[in-house]
This record gives sequence, C-alpha cells and structure tokens, in this order.
Amino acid sequence: MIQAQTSERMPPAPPGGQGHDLPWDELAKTICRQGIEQGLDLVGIAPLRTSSQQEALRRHLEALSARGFLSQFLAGPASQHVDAARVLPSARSLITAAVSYYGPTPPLPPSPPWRGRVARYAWGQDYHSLLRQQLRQLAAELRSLVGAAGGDPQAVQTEVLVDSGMLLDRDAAVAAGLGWIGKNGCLIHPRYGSYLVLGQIVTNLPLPPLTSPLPNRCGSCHRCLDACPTGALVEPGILNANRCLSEWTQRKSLPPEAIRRAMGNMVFGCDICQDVCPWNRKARPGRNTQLQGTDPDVAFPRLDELAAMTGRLFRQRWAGRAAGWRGKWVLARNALIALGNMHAPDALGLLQDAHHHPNPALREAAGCALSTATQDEPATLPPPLVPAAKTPRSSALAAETPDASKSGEPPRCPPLPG
Ligand code: B12
Ligand code: SF4
Ligand code: SF4
Repeated sequence: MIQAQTSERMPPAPPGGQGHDLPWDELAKTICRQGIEQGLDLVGIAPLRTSSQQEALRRHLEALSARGFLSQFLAGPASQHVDAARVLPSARSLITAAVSYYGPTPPLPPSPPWRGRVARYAWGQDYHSLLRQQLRQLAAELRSLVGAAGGDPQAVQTEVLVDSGMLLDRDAAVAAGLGWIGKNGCLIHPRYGSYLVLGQIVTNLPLPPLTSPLPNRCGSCHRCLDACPTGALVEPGILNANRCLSEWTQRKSLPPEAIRRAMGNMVFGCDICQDVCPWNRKARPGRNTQLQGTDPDVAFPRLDELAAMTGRLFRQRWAGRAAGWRGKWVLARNALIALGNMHAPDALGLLQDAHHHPNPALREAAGCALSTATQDEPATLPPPLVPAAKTPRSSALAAETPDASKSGEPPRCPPLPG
C-alpha cells in the first residue's frame, strides 16, 4: 500500500507562477486522493529521473536495441524515452496512475465452433480513452487546487500520456511506488497484481513523491519464465519483443512459422506470463467495470466469424477496444492462423476460400494455415486461463500453482533468426 511520508517543502515555484509558497506536500496528497475518488485504482508521484538515471535507462534501452529486443511499437531513439523535458520542457514531476482491468472471466463457450482467445486488457472498453479522460480530469483538478491554495492556475502546465511513444509508463509507475517490475516484465502491485494499465501526467509543479519504490517481491518464483511458450522472457524482466506473441499478434507482417504455431488459438495479445503469476491469483478486481469484458464472443471469439469478418462486425465489436487498433485484417489473419493450428476440419473450406482472398496478407496467412492444418499434429494449445485461486496471499509465492503448464507443457519455439 502507498503510504504518505513527510517530505521537505519543494522550492521553487512553477515558471511564471505565483505559487512558490504553496504546500506542495499537501497538494500532492490531495491530488492523489482525488484521483482515487475519481476512479483510478492507484495514484502516486514520481520525481523526474536525474541525469545519471536518464543515462542508465538510455544505455539499458540501447543495449536492448542492439540485441534486437525492442518492440516495433516503440519507435524513435532511446534518448527520446528517458527525459520528461522532451514532453514538457518545464517538467518538474510526474503524477502516475494505474487502473485495473481485472474482473470475472466470461464463461468459455463450448467449442466447436472453434474459439480463439483475446488478451484480457482488450475485453472491455479501450483503456486509452478511459484513462486519458480520467487523467485530463485530474489535471483540471490540479489547476483548481493550485488556485484554491493561492497559486496561479494558469501557470500549471500538464501533459497527459497513456501508452505514448515518448516516456515509458512502467518506468514512471515504478518510480512513484505503484509496484515492481516482475520477471515477466510487467508492473505488479501487491493487491492488484499486474492486470493494470498505466498512464501519467507530466507537470511543471514540483510535487514530492509520497512513497518510495516498492521492493521486488518475485522471490525465487520463475513461473512466467517457464510458461512463456516462445522463450521471449530471455532473463528475469527482460523481454525479447521479437519473440513475443503479443507483439506478433499486433504486427502487420506475417509471423514466422514457429511463432504462428506457438500462437495456438491466440488472436490478440498474450496473457500467459501474467495468468501463471501468483500475484494475479488473488488480485483485487478493478473499480472501472467498463474495462472488464463480460462478452464471451469478445474474450473467446468464434474463429470462423473473425476470419471472415465484415466491416460492420469489426466496427460493432472491435473498433472501440484495444484489440481494434491494428484494424480488421490483422485480427482476421490471426484467426486464420489459429484455425490452422487447431486443425478444425470444418474450417478447411473457409481457409481455402481465404486462400483466394483479394487481400494478399490474408491469402498468405490462409496458405500457411492450410499447410499447418493438413500436415501436422494439432498444436498444443497454450495453458488455459488460470481462475482466481484460493491460495492465501502469505503463501502465494511458496505454493505450487496447479496451472495447465503441468498438464500440457506449451510448445517451445525452435530458435528464431535474431
Ligand atoms: C511496446 C509495448 C509493448 C510491446 C513490447 C513490450 C516490452 N516489454 O518490451 C509488446 C507488444 C510485446 C507489449 C506487450 C504487452 N504489453 Co505493452 N506496451 C508497450 C509500450 C507502448 C512501450 C513499452 C516498451 O517498449 N518499453 C521498453 C522496455 C524495455 O521497457 P519497459 O517494459 O517499459 O520497462 C522497464 C524495464 O525494462 C526497466 N528495466 C529493467 N531492467 C533495467 C535495467 C536498467 C539498468 C534500467 C535503467 C531499467 C531497467 O526499465 C523500463 C522502465 O522502468 C508501453 C506503453 C509505454 N509508453 O510505456 C506498453 C505497456 C508496457 N504494455 C502494457 C501491457 C498491458 C502489455 C501486455 C500485458 C498486453 C498483452 N496482454 O498482450 C503485454 C505484456 C508483455 C510483457 N510480458 O511485457 C502496459 C503495462 C502494464 C503493466 N502492468 O506492466 C503498458 C504500460 C501500456 C499501458 N499504458 O498500460 N507491449
Ligand atoms: S508469455 Fe506471451 S506475453 Fe509473455 S513474454 Fe511470452 S509470448 Fe510474450
Ligand atoms: S510469475 Fe513469479 S517470477 Fe513471474 S512475475 Fe509473477 S511472481 Fe514474478
């Protein structure tokens, strides 16, 4: 739990403002409380990285880049992602927030018809719009608070970031004491687990941090490293995005065969390294129920429908969710791959039709899926979702998880180039 601690009064005032005497400590506590009242699950204040910390992160990112581990979705040079002043030149602190998308799992419909699997963070409403809206509201509250404390609200500068191509949201969340980076690379909070989405407000107010960073509590556990079907978690906390199923289900280029096989029935994102994590087994559900999907046709979509999706179905079901951002063809392509992996006999006709589809990406995927479906044994599917468990928190890390990696070991990919 985040606990407020006393800190020094922080001079100087925001540039151009009149508020050099403002009680920054009080303001920091009040704004965090207001964020919680407004519906955010966790709110904290992060100091800006010092120049030596920036340098360390830049070197870390460059080393990952040199190993080919960075995501295609993190564009731009490493230096772009380390310095908040590139986003807001007057930046003095970050208000960081997390919202949980954890909730009940919709019932898995019987299969066939063949069902795919979508990562949990895409089951509900698109988190970007919800979190941005909540953070903008919080930024407006901040202005009012400064005004009420005798400062100049006009001098308050803010930039809201959610999943931006600029700063790293996990980095800010760690610095604000919202959690630690687990061996699966995700930010984990002791109560909420890791099914969290993150955002931040960069501001010119010198707000002091209210808590220190949390210690890493992974202990000797390594379930996520063992469960990842592609070996993408190359070291604790280090992800090779070039091997990650989440990355490949979102790229527009066709995944290599080893990745396609490892996808099993996954059609968007991947939750395996989170589903096996003991910290998620007793995670507290989030308060923003809009982020928790209840529709089994979204969490476990019919693959035949997805593969032959109309524009109308895409707009109705997917466009307002995180799974829609790469467009209709990427989801349809993933559904074709999944149908091939599942050796669905009644899907062969659909794959053959798709092999003549006007879209070359779908033609190519259908060709590959046909060859998988007709030549090989069915792919072992990734472990099923681990239900919210009864393991007591105190012994969660020590207890053995009765997860599916025991009953059906997921396939490991042969080495990939790079
Ligand atoms: C590109 C991207 C991806 C890529 C690559 C992810 C990666 N780990 O490299 C792909 C598509 C694979 C991906 C997958 C997922 N993502 Co994503 N992704 C992003 C994005 C846009 C950038 C992240 C990135 O590339 N960072 C670079 C890597 C190297 O750093 P990092 O992971 O951010 O974390 C830190 C560690 O590397 C740490 N560190 C570790 N060792 C060391 C050593 C030194 C010396 C230093 C200085 C630092 C350091 O430093 C970094 C900062 O603290 C962020 C949004 C954002 N703008 O931050 C979301 C984000 C990280 N993703 C998010 C989510 C929800 C997911 C998925 C769970 C979605 C899913 N179910 O499929 C998976 C999780 C996969 C996993 N195990 O990490 C959330 C994270 C939630 C959480 N609890 O952590 C974010 C923050 C989006 C959001 N705003 O909520 N994602
Ligand atoms: S388990 Fe899935 S999301 Fe996690 S690192 Fe492996 S492939 Fe990526
Ligand atoms: S599965 Fe275990 S090692 Fe992996 S993030 Fe969770 S606690 Fe840490």
